[in-house]
Amino acid sequence: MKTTALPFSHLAQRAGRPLAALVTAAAMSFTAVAAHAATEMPPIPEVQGDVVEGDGNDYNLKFNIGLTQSSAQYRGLEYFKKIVEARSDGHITVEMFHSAQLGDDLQSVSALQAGTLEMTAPSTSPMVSMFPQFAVFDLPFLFPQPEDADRVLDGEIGQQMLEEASSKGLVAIGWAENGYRQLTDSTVAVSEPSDLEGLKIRTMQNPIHLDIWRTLGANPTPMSFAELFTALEQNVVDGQENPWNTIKSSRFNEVQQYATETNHVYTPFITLVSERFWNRLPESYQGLLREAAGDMGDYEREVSRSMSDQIKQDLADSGMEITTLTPEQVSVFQETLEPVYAQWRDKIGGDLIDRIRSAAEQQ
Ligand code: TK8
Repeated sequence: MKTTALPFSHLAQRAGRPLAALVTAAAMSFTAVAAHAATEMPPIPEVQGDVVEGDGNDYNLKFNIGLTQSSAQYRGLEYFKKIVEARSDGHITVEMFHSAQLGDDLQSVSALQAGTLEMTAPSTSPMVSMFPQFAVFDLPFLFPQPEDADRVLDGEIGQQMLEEASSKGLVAIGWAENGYRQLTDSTVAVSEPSDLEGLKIRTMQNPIHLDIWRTLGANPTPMSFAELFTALEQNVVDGQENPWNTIKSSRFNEVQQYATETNHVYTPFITLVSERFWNRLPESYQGLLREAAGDMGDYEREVSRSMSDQIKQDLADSGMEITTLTPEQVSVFQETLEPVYAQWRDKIGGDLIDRIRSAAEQQ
C-alpha cells in the first residue's frame, strides 16, 4: 500500500490548539448542540441477538473508513463495534479508523486484498474498475427515493452484487449509504447546466461521473477523496459533489461558498472484509460479521436520512448559499444527462438497468 500524505491535515491541525482555545471551543459547541437539538444523531441501539460461540481464539479487526468521526458512517461503525464485541463475548475486538487514516477507498480495498487491513466500507463508485457492474449506481437519477435504493440493495439484486463482489481477495457482506450527491463550489450559484461552464469539478475516480460533469459543461477531474479538502482550499478545483452529510462532516462548507441541491446520483457504501481474514474465522463468526454489517447498514441509513435536512439547514446557517432547484430546473439537468444514460446503457447492460428500475418501483 502506498502511504498517503496525511489526509484531513486541516483537522489534525486543530488538535494542536492551546488548551484555552479548546475549552472555549468545547463550551461553544455545547451551546451549538443545545440550540440544534434536532441535529443529534439517533441513539446507538441496544445490541440484539445472542452471544455467538467461536473457536476459542481471539481476533482483532481494523475497520477503516473514509469519512470523519462526525459522519453517519462513523456512527454506524461504532454500532458495528458494539455488536461484534458484545456478541463475540469480547473474542473479536474492532479497532476503528476514520478520515482515511489507513488509506482512501481504493487504498483500503488494496490493503484488504493484501491482508494488512481487515475491513472497510468504500463508496461503490471508485470500485468500478474492479467490479464494472457497480457502474449502474452511478447513472444519474437512478433512484428517485431512498426507499427505491433500499428495495434494490436489500433485495435479490443487491444480494447478487454482494456475491459477485466476493472475489479478488474480498468478501462483501452488506450495504449502507453515502446518499444523494449535491454540488458545491466556490465561485457561482448554480441553477442550470450553463452556470457550470468551465468550472473545475472534482469527481470520484469513475468514468460515468466524469461523463456526467463533462456533459453538463463543467471541467471535471478525478481525485481521491482524501485529497479533496486541500484541493478545494487551494483552489486546485472550484467544486465537488457529495451528500449533505458528507459535505458537513468533512467541513467543505469552510472552503465552498455555494451549494446546489441536485440529487444527481445516489451513492451506496459497500461493507467489505479481507478474504484472508475471513478464511481464518470460524463460520459462526463469519455469520456474526454478516449480521452486524446488516444491523450497521440499517442504523447508518437511519442516521443519514434523519439528519440530512437539518444538516442542509445548518450549512445554510453557517453561511453557505444554497440553491434549491425547482422541478423544472431539475428536468433541465435530467434532460441534459439523457445522453449519458444512453451511452452507458449498453456498456453496463440494459437488462440490469431494467431489473433495477422495476425492482426499485415495486412498492
Ligand atoms: C469517502 C468517500 C466519499 C465519496 C467521494 O471514503 O469520494 O466523494 O463520496 O464519501 O467514499
